[in-house]
Amino acid sequence: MTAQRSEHTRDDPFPVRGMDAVVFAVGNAKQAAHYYSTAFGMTLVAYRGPEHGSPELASYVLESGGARFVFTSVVRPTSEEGHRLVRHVADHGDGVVDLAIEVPDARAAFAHATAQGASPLSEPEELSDENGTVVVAAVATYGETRHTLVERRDYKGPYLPGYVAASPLVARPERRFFQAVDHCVGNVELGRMNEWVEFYRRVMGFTNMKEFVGDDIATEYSALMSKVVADGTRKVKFPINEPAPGRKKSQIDEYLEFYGGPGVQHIALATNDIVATVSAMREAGVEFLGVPDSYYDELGSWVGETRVPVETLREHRVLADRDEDGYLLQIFTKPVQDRPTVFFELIERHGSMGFGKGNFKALFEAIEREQARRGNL
Ligand code: TYF
Ligand code: FE
Repeated sequence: MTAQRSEHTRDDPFPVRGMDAVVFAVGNAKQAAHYYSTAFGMTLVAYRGPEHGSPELASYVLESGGARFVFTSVVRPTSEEGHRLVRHVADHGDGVVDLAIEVPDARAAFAHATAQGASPLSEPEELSDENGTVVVAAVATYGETRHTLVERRDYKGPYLPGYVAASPLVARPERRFFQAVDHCVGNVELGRMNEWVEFYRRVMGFTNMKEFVGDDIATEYSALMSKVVADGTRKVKFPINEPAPGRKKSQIDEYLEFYGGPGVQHIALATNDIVATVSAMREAGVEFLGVPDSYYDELGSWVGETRVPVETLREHRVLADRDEDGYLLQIFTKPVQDRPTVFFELIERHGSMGFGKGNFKALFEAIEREQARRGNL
C-alpha cells in the first residue's frame, strides 16, 4: 500500500508502471494466436472463450518477456461490446483497439484523466477471482482506440479475472524474439497531431521527447509530421504521426484511407539480438522492408562501432542510427494484414533513446516503394 502510494508524487499526477497489453480486435483470433506464436515467437498463456463462460468473445493472451498481446474476435455478438468489436473489424480490419497501460491506482488515474477532459469509456470496476483483484477503467484516445487503465494489485492469475491459463500452441523458441513493447505509434488526421500531443500532456502528464519529424524532413523525404510523447520514466512512449503535404501521397493518408480513420500504425518491439530475431521471423515467413545496398555503403562512415558489423546489418537489411546518447538498430515489417495498415518494428537500443531519425529518408523511401507497388502513391 505504501509502495503504491509512494508512486504518486506532486509532480506526477498520472504515474504509470508500463504498457499492460496491446489488444487487437481481429476476424479470427484463433489463427492470429497461431501466427504470433509461430512467426513472432510469442507464447499463449491465457484464454477466455465460450468453453469458459464467455459465449460472445474469444480472447487469446500471448507473451514474449514483458510484452503482452491480446487477440479478440467475436464468436456471436450479443452485447454492446460484441457489436462494437464486430463493427471495429468491419470498419478497420484487424487492428489495435486498446493500448492498455498498467497504473498503480486505476481510480485515481481515471479521475485525473477525465477531469482533464479525456472521454470516459468505462468507469472503474473491480474484477476478482481466486487469483486476486484487478481494477480497470478506460478512456478514449484517437479514432476508436482506447486506453484501459489496469491496476493489478497483487493479482496472481495469467491475465485478468475470467481468463484461464492456457498451454503454448507451439514449442517455445530457444531464444525470445523480443522482450518488451518499446513504443506504440498512432496515425491521426491532417492538422491534428498537436492536439493529440496536448491531450497526452494534459491528461497523462506525458512530455514531448526531443525527436520529431518537422516540415523539413516531411517535404523532402516523405509526407508526415511526427512528435513523441512519453511518461516521466519513458517506459510508455507514444509517437503521433499526421500526414503532411508532400511531393507524393503521404503514407499516413494511405493508412487513414485503408484503416478508415485514425488508429495505431506500428508497435515497436525491443530485442537484444535483432539479427537473430529477424532471421527467425524471416524463416517463419514475415516480410520486412528493404533498403538499397547504397545505404550500407555510407553507413560505416558515420555510425561508428556497433555490436554487429555493418556487413551483417547489410546482409539482414537492418538499419542503424546514432545520436549523442548511443546507437540503435531497427527494422520494419511490411503491413501484417491485407490492408496497408498495422506493421511492426524491431528495435535494439544501445543507449540511444531516439527513434531512428537518421533512417527516416531511407525508411520513408522504402515505404514509398511499397506504396507504389500497391498502387497507392
Ligand atoms: O516510431 C518512429 O517514430 C519511427 C519512425 O511511418 C517512423 O519508427 C515514423 C513514421 C513511420 C514509420 C516509422
Ligand atoms: Fe517506431
